[in-house]
Amino acid sequence: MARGKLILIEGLDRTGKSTQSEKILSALGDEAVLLKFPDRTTRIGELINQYLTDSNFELPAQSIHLLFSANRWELNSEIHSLLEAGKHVILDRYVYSGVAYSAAKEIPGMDISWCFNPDKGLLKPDLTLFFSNQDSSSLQDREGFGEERYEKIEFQKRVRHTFSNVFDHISDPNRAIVDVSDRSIEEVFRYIEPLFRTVINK
Ligand code: T5A
Ligand code: NA
Repeated sequence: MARGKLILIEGLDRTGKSTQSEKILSALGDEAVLLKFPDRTTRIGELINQYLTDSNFELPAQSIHLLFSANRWELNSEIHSLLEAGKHVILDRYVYSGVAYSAAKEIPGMDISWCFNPDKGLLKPDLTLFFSNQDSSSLQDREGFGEERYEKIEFQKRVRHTFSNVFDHISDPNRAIVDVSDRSIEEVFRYIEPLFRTVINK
């Protein structure tokens, strides 16, 4: 059986990653499985969820960084098995988010290279679609923005900048940038559909 393809949807907060991940899943039906990071359902994921949603729950930046990475490692062998079984696996966030949000905190010693280290050896996507918009101010208008720890405009601006440095650090020929500015949900999907179909038909 042909190995399935690993398709990653990455990008800034509230750019429509989860919406489009679900649409890809619907389009591929039972040929595909969707996994979201952080996976808040595991023991490690519960801690991450508490950190993101409870501003009184503090952890050192290094500790929460390693928990996000540990959460990916928890599912690595499952993803591997799914791909071997011929399923396409859609990921909603992964290593890029892991590195960018932590490095954007600008903690001495926690540079991009340090942040990338614990993720070394994780499965590599066959396609990464990176969702971007022209400015972060429109983010505030989208439903739910501001409820979680990193959802502050100033921090998001740093994350945006850090992502471009992460791009330089993780060289990846299978990556495409998707500008979602002023595009409807359907317009974004029409843009990405030929991109993921080409990869899964290879
Ligand atoms: N994080 C994550 C780390 O720090 N380290 C890590 O290793 C990882 C994996 C939670 C936080 O964790 C950080 C990053 C985050 O700050 P999360 O659970 O993925 O990560 O965050 P969510 O809050 O679930 O998701 P996002 O904020 O990233 O939102 P999405 O998925 O980009 O956007 P989505 O699809 O939920 O859409 C948001 C709203 O916009 C509408 C939708 O209907 C929805 O209401 N919308 C559109 N509206 C107009 N036009 C369009 N084209 C639209 N597309 C969607
Ligand atoms: Na999401």
